[in-house]
Amino acid sequence: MPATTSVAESLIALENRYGAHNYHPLDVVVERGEGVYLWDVDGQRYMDFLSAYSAVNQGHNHPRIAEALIAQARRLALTSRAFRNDRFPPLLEKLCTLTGFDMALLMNSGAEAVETAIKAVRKWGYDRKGIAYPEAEIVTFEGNFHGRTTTIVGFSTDPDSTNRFGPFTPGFVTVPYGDLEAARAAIGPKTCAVLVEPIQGEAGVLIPPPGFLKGLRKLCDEAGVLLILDEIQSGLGRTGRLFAFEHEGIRPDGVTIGKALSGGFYPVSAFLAKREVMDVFTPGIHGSTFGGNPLACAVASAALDVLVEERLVENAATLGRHLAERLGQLRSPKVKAVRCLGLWAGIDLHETAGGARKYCLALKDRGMLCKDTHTHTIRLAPPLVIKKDQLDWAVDQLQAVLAD
Ligand code: IF1
Repeated sequence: MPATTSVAESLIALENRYGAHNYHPLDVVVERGEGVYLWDVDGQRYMDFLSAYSAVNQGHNHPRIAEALIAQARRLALTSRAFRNDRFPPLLEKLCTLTGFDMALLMNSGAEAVETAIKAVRKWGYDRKGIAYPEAEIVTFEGNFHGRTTTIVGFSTDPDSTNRFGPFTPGFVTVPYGDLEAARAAIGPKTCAVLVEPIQGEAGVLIPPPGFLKGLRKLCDEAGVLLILDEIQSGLGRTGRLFAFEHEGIRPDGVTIGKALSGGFYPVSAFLAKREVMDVFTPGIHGSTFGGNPLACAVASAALDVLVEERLVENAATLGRHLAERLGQLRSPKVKAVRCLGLWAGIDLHETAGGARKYCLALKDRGMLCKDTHTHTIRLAPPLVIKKDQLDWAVDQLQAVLAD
């Protein structure tokens, strides 16, 4: 090693030496965050355009959520669900009142919320629909991302997620995203549910054709099948509505949320559903040591208050329109397509541009952090607390790195 190793370099070397190599991060070592900004160990400031994959919609280290976390940590962190705690019931009420669902089941990671939804719809299929056990099928879509458990990666179509992790759980049928006819053909008497992201995040912020969700809702109603939406990334304001499904004027039978439910402070996720679905759960058949713990509930409660009281959903809608307009005006021969809804965008580059990662690196040098996906797409998802001038600055940086 050279004599003058920087702090950042030595931390990166340490991580590479002792940590599993399951990621290929940008070489920026962050030590502090506030609002839309992050600072690295050398004191460089960056505007965050990833928001921890939409977990920090409320901005980094929101003081109000931090206070709630600290106060609760001093009082009580964990009881397990063997006992009741005073933070859990008010959070359940807040969640259901805000979202319009009847009941909630709290877990920790997003993948656990999706696993919970899978268990719920299968059991509903047997108990309520009379599907022969264990034959229930769930219809899913190509390009999906619902988490990393072995069951969930089993119905992924991304070779990076699935390769050599089999054998996988049966009972999933996967059809092209946005293709209503394929979904219709896949739904049969054994189908208990359709599970879908209203917008596919990992796939590159893919927005399905208008009417897709509405069409799925109709297919599900006709066939007596549950419609379950994964809004772990698209939900809680990202698209300019509390839920992305509101853009299509439909209601699913259940929804998974996570990420921004804690404003990024703590893993908190939930499955929200109508009573008939949630009632399949009886004591002892599902749970988690940390699910619904008082610290998680205090954090989630504050995170939801911030979302509502700071009108972050409205800000995402207003500035989202501005972002779409500005991205539409990008002058660059490298840009192949732009998709944008709320403060969420995917910019596809032509293959001749040489991959999105190098532009993410160039943006990093200009003080803006974002993440490539699927080689040729730059994904944008700033914290929803962003201001118009900050957004304009960021689009100027994009224009600069994508010019000529
Ligand atoms: C990683 C992606 C984003 C999700 C949806 C469930 C989960 C996620 C719609 C699981 C998680 C993640 C996880 C993170 C990277 C990230 C990601 F690129 F991989 F797809 F955001 F775009 N449903 N998304 O997006 O939630 O269990 O992680 O809490 O795995 O590296 P989790």
